[in-house]
Amino acid sequence: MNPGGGGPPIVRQMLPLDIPWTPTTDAMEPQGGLRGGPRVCITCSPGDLVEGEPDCANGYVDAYNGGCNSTPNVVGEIRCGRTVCGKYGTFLSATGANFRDTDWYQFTINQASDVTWTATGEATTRVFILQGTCPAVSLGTASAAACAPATVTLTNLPAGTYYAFVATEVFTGVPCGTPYRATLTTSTCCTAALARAGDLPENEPLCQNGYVDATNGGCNSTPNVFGITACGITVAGTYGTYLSPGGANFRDTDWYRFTLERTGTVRWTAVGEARTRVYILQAACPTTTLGTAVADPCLPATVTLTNLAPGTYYAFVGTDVFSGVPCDSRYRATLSTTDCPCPADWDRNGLLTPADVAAFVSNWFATLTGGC
Ligand SMILES: [Ca+2]
Ligand SMILES: [Ca+2]
Ligand SMILES: [Ca+2]
Ligand SMILES: [Ca+2]
Repeated sequence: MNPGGGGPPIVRQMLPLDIPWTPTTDAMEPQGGLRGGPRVCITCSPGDLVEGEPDCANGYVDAYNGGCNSTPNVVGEIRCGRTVCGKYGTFLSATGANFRDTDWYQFTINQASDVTWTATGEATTRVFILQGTCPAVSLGTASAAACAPATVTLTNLPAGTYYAFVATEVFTGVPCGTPYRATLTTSTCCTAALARAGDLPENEPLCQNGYVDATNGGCNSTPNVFGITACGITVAGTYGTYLSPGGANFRDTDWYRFTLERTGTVRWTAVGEARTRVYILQAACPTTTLGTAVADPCLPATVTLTNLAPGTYYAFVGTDVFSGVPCDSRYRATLSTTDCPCPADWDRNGLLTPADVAAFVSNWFATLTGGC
């Protein structure tokens, strides 16, 4: 089985990452219907990328992500840790030949990595990882029955750009619009930037060209608008770069307001998939910069301010650059202060030490003396 095709060089095409996934009635279709049996097993998840290709049909021409099978060649994109929710199927070409919808996702690794591409669909599913200009070379392939994962794993794959391919195994008999989910993982994925249980979701839409930040653009938004954070909170967010409605290079900036109740040390640290810039700023707009830091992808950018006076401040996180960063790039950012409501930190110095025991005892007897 070969993904096939030929033609001119690949044209990059971004996935429509800004389209939020919304439930459809796919999973509720009567079993035994068009899909030929009880093989309804795919449900998109809210965090999935949406493929966005039109459903195929007889006479369909894939100008969306058909890879080397399309003229000109077009591909989607996927990155490590992402799952795409897509659709595939089979159809008759304009000349009456049996065709299948093939979906090609380009990805790049910056260092040698173990790479796994796995797809599960509601029909027998074929996956490939390929490399090179069309016709691309297969580096690995697998297939699996409906509702079972078809998985290719390549170890120590050199840095470079590759294609992850998913399609039906067969060329006839699979209704267009049959769903699949496919996930790319790599051993060098920046897991430090990925959301964890207990994180506070940022809840800003993904940026895109023409985007206007009305969520948390801080002093860059009109009117000014802020997220909220507090000591001990880790925000899981997204950032990236885009073109403003006027065509200028913009970055998504995320501003979180916090209040310090007593003088103390404040630490603001962020890890992101792109080179990351953080600030702590004195409220209100226009602000005064109190501290800033920058770090390469997957490394922490940290600002620490000591003896910060009580008041209202802004913690800022954004990409360091203004172009070239995908809008679904992710970060985690944590605020910690000596005012953190840690129950065991009795002397409120931000550390748990034996001194906290003494502070507890002192507080205990002071309370007794106070008569409560
Ligand atoms: Ca498709
Ligand atoms: Ca396609
Ligand atoms: Ca954001
Ligand atoms: Ca923002």
